[in-house]
Amino acid sequence: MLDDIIISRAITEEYFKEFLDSLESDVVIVGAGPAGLCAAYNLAREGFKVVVFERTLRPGGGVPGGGMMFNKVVVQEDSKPILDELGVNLKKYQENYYVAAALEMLGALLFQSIREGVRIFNCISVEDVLIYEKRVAGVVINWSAAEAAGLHVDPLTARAEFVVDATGHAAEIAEIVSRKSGGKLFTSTGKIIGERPMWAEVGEKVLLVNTKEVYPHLYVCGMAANAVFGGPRMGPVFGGMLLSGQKVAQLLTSRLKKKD
Ligand code: 48H
Repeated sequence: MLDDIIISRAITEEYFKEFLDSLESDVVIVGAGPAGLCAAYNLAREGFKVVVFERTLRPGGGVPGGGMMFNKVVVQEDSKPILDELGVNLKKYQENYYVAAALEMLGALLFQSIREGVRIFNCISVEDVLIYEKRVAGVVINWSAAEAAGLHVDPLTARAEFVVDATGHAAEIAEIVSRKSGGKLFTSTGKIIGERPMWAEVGEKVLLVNTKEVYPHLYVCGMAANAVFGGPRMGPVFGGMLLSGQKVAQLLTSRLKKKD
């Protein structure tokens, strides 16, 4: 026998148990693209409490689109160990070029991070940040549906020791902080420098240099890092996104461990 109301209760109670327990965490990651998910997985593996807020119904950012909707992604040799660990099949195309099925990579990132304890909340947008004593202390969240409908709905908040902007090209969180802090980002101008035109070789290299703290307790990774610090875009090569997620996880692991 199946009772309709028990089904509704089960969903609501379990969702809100998890939601309430996620209002305070070690790290909030904004954006469930490849960089954000890889960061989340690696931080959760270190035992930290990680919450991811994702605007869309379907997590994954640019992954399912591959290149021009051809749903394959290319990764290079140095990011291969990350995908091997996640259990993703890679086909060697030629020296230093591997091809993965975009959906398999996304499935693995989601499955493995959730298994490690990451809480991923899709359909929730981060619309602002908490700033306490000149440091980012959390995020301001709202239903994406309310945002999309233009409804005047006041948001809620989620506090975290660190916030990661993994929002891709738009670098939305760094943009908000730049605007609200009067241009006090750790960039040469204090503001967002802006993404440069496509150049895969350089884009991938500088991405790791650009993956860092951009305002006290706010880090950037993935495409957002190159947007903030003025690196080139790199098209559908995804190794750098994974390595950038891994790097931000390493940086935060040492910050969080030092705290104890
Ligand atoms: C909640 C939000 C908000 C918000 C955005 O775009 P992504 O895939 O980002 P990365 O950096 O992990 O990967 C970039 C890659 O996909 C890409 O675009 C590349 C390599 N481009 C190169 C090129 O030359 O074009 O994912 C970001 C995610 C998305 O799912 C957004 O929906 C989400 O962040 N998001 N979620 N609150 N305010 N803003």
